[in-house]
Amino acid sequence: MPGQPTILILNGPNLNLLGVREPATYGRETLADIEEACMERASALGLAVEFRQSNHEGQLVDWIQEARETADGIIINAGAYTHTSIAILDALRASELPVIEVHLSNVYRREAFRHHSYVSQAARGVIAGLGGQGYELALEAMARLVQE
Ligand code: CA2
Repeated sequence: MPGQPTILILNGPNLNLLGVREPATYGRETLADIEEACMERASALGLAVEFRQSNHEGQLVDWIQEARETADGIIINAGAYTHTSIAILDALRASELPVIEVHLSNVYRREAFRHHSYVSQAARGVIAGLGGQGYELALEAMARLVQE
């Protein structure tokens, strides 16, 4: 892409509830707070960001497919689809873009069904358990990956 590299940040189901429910697991930050922090961090890193959330698997797949033409990298917290969605894995692989997987919670301290991730099979790296800061760390890593 000409100009600033564009990073698509995707959020999956129920992440729109952040800061409203289950603060013990996911903290008090809202998704809007995380988006704002990402925008600031991206601007300092010379990146442009598209930040999106959907509760629908097909919508996430559509956005990943479009990213092949419109973005230079993908940061994704696929929510519960992380553990179930071969469709999202296939779309990430087909995008041929660098992918970083993010989770707010440390999924490895939680139920066994959260220990397997389809998304990881397409990801260059995974950040889990650091809350919203994980997205900013992913942007830092992505800034290097898009230069490669
Ligand atoms: O830790 C993460 O970021 C997760 O991707 C969050 C998903 C969960 O299914 C994954 O195993 C790990 C769940 C997102 C639901 O977010 C909520 C936020 C507030 C209240 C209820 C759900």
